[in-house]
Amino acid sequence: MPTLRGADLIARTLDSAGLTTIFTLSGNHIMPLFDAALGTRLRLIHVRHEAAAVHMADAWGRLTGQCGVVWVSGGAGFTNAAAALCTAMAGESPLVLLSGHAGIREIGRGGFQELRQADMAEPVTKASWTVQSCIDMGTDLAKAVATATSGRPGPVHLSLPFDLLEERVEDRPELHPHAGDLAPRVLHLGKDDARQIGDLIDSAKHPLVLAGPQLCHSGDLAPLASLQAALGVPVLPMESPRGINDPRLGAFAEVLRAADLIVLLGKTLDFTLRFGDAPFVQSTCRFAVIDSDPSAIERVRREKGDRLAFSVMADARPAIEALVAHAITPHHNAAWLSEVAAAAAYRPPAWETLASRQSGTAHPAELCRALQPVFDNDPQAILVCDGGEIGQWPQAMLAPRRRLINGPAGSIGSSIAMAIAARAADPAAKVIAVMGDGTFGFHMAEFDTAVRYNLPFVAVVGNDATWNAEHQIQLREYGEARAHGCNLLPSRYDLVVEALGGHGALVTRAADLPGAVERAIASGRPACINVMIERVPAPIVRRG
Ligand SMILES: Cc1ncc(C[n+]2csc(CCOP(=O)(O)OP(=O)(O)O)c2C)c(N)n1
Repeated sequence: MPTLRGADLIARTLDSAGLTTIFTLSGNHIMPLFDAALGTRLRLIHVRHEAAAVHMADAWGRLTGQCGVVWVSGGAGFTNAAAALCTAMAGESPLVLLSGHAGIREIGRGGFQELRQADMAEPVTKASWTVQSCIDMGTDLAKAVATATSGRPGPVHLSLPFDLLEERVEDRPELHPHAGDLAPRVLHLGKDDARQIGDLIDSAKHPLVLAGPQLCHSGDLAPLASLQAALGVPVLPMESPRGINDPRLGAFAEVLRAADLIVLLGKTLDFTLRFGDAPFVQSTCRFAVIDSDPSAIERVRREKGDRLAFSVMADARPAIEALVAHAITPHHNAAWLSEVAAAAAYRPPAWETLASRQSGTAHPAELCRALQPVFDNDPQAILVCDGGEIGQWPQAMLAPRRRLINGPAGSIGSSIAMAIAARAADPAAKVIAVMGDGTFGFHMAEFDTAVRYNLPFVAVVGNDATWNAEHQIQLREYGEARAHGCNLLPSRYDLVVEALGGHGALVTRAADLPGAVERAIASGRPACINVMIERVPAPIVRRG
């Protein structure tokens, strides 16, 4: 009878499930996995920091809908990776983090890098556990993938003890999970429930449907647009940590106050919605919740009592189809629909001519105006936005069909890794990532990864030599005289990228931006356009 290792069970399960792109960084505990990958279709993309591997798998999950996969070592390899899990968790992105772990026979004896990894990852994952036996490797992995992709998607962590990865067992069919074991379990919205939601919407004067991050994943809002067309009510995407003040949503916060029914479609009631409290949401507004997670429904019941008019456990994405098919009482308040659309589309006219007042710099709005042609000319181009003040400008001003943002976790630093993964997921796509200079420093070594794997993208760095988002808080809350601890240097990040084998350009005048963008794309190499920008606050959209 042939034998195989625990590591082979992992590699073969991933291979047969078609989860063949692995974002990884080597380490003692996981070298059996590297060895087991040989002879399979697995493609390892190995990176320079474990958190970057998680951000890449996160982007992969959001763009492809497939579960992202990460392999990292135990101990500090794991803790580095864990830092990026909150972005994936809040972004509702399906991924499985497989981390090496001290041998199961060494636990409690001071094994190398022994750490309670499963406990540490628990709050930032949907599930987290340590595999207990070699023969469970395949079936536990299947369970992890199914959990990550079912219901509200999110990360799952498995610790793989080194000795179990090395252990050999006799090969038997029951060690290999079937495709169905890895498939997401789908909770459909029933016809009657869809009709009830339709009736509820029809009885309201100013109804809104708010869609959560899982429905915004690739930036493709076509399903939400079709829902809006079918129901005749405004359907808005919510995935920004700035919530109702998401610059993409324009002056939406102004009309939200008039809503008398909010349908939360896979959207949790949380800080992004100002907890649904007055004055942001009127105190008589009713709620309907469609969510696969009972705790999300329970929260609305607890917070809003009998203003929770309807709730149903169902997955958000298939619920769209059910609502389109069965919520057949289209709302006829066309005036409300266009009022909300106008608010969300509103941008201050002054933005069209915003220009830097400081010589040797461009204004972030000028930077955005130089990028828009990329998305106009190529609808397949992908925009990646990081956080910070600079990240809000492209979210407000650019209208790409495909985009990735950091998401409700509000953490900075994911964009370089996400851009690389976007290019790996779609090797033909132009990928433009916009980030601040502070953020650039988090994962700039990943340009080495992009060069090694020939995954070109353009990082546009808004360089104001400041952690500006925090500096702006100091200016607002404490005054200029008390602003400290947020200064950086106007560093030549473009030269860093050149040194790593990429294309670099320094831009100090807005007029030079369009040419720099063209040349960076044409270089066919991972590129950094280091744009010196005026230090201005993030855009605020208010009418009147
Ligand atoms: C991981 C993480 N660390 C710190 C923060 C707090 N933070 C939010 S924005 C920001 C400043 C970002 O600076 P930069 O990337 O230069 O962009 P800018 O705001 O200057 O445009 C900081 C430190 C965060 N959100 N996430």
